[in-house]
Amino acid sequence: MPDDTAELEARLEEQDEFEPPEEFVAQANVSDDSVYDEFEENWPECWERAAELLDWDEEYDTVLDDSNPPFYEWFTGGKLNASANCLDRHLDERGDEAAIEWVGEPVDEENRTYTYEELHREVNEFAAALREMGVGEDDVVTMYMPMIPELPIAMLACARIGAPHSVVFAGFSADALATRMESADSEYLVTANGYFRRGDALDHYEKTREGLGDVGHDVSDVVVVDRLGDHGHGHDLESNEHYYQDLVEEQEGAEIDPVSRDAEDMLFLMYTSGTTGQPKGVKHTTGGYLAWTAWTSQAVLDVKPEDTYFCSADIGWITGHSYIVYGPLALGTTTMMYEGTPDHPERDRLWEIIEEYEATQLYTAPTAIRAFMKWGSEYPDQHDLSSLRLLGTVGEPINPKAWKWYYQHVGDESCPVVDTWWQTETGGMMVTTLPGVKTMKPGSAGPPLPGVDAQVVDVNGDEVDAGRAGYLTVQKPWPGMLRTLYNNDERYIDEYWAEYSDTDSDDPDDWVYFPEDGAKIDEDGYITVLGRVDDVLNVSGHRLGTMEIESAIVGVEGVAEAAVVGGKHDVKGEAVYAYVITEDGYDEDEEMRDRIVEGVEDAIGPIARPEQVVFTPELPKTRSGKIMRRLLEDIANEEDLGDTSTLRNPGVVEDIQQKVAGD
Ligand code: 6R9
Repeated sequence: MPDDTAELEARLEEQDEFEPPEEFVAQANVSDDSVYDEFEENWPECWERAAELLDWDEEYDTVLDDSNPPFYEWFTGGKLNASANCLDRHLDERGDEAAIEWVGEPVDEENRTYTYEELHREVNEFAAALREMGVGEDDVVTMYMPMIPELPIAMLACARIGAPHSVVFAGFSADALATRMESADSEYLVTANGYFRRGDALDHYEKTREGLGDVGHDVSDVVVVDRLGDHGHGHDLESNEHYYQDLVEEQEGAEIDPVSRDAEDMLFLMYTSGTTGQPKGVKHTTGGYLAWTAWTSQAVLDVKPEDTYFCSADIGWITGHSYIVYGPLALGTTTMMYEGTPDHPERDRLWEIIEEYEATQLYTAPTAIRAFMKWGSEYPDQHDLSSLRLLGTVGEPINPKAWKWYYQHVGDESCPVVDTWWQTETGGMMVTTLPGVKTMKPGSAGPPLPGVDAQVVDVNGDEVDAGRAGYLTVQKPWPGMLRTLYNNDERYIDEYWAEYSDTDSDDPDDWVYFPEDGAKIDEDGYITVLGRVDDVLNVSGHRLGTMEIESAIVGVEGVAEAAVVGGKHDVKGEAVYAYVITEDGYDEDEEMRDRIVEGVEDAIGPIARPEQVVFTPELPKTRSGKIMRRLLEDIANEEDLGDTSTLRNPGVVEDIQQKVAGD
């Protein structure tokens, strides 16, 4: 390492506050501190600012209807169409500009640019095909697709005809697909025959068929994108299955009038993990969600129409929905999509793409940054990254070291870094610095956004003092919030509101949203998010329920009982640790371990694969018979266990500890 770099690193290590770069501030979409007071004084009308970013077919008459908390409604009376907002209205001025720059896996050197004109055309054609298939307003269409342009096209085609989409991450298993289709009563599926990963053509069709076989109701039509072409496996489609390419060709030149949707009509469902084994169908609506993603893209990601904005998330997760598709396209910018992985063909793939496309923003996850850091700064150093103006992270806490590495080696100390806290349920960003306004403090996400009333409270719901750990809450509703859990209002209240609200009250002041994260707040009101306080793990920024993994393991033949916890992991943040008790007569051997790993992959997907499977004759339990998960976590992290004398079976602890250490 040259001397000046070492010096720089030493200086950065000591620095715990960073001012927004002047050059950035001078051009930022939001650069005036007064926005915080303005929003507070003018709440909830301040959110008209977000609604003004959209084109409405009919103006709304009420900004917020809070007459029936926690079933809040936003921009009621208003009508709009999300696809028209993301496409049609940009045609006059930006029809020839790129809407999507898609970078495919470098197999056939295939990359595709869709101008707004071209994207509009194909969305119309596919919308016509869906309609001809019988998809009507409010029919849920499931998508089980890799990172190919047909995914956002299918989403926007659904939005155009008022059919909510439910995107299932392609890395999820066949089982996971079936459960989600069933829960949403979804009779239509858009999928692909495969995709490329590290140069290999992977089949996706067989997995799709397997999932469809488990859906309890009739699935009327399946659309298959032929991604593999000549590399494909030559499947014969069933009679209700159609190739996407054929459908679009048949509809060449078709135009479909965008259906005018009520602001509160459902735009999409997204399934996410919670405390129980059953994933939750988070419902987002058209007006509030689109306003929220557009406003936060503008204010936090500083998106401008002339940008080439790059978010490296997968559209199968909420980050891709909000910040690859809806937010950026609503603002008429160029949004990038990358099909592959950051280390193929080389570990500089992302930097190569940024240089080639002159990307202006990069929005990625701490787990990726930790991997980049491990690979070394020589990879970003090989490329000219000077087109970048802003960097962002999302998905999990980022430690100051990784933050500073990102700031220095990717941003060259001239890009602000926004550490954005939010969730599937919040629709978009909630806690982060405004990059043109606020001092950055590595490790702390920042203050709540203007108009967002986030507080850190103790178990009684009282605000904690600066520096003390507590629970993150949101005290007032916001337009991008989930409206309910699909077909389950009761669970919606139980999961998010019951903890800190007076659930008998009609007064919105008595209702508090609880995201199930722990947090600290400092004297400047900056919030550091500490992580989940429920049984949800965060593996590489992906949300996984311990209960889902446990029930998959218990479903494996020969397993009597299982407990799953998160152990610390250098790159993934958290890794899955499974403690397993076998039934009498089953050996705790490699074969059993393999079947357990396979069972988890089949039920959820490879992302949930246990890092360690620890066989144990017993699990540590309290006298009342509850599994002591805290203790299992401490064992996984090789931490001091403190007093274990209250256990019913203290002897088991040492046994397990030895196994973990010896593995
Ligand atoms: C967008 C997204 C949500 C959970 C959330 C929290 C964690 C997200 C974070 C963060 C610390 C950040 N999380 N952003 N923790 N700092 N900047 O990731 O949605 O998949 O629903 O996960 O992720 O624990 O509750 P989702």
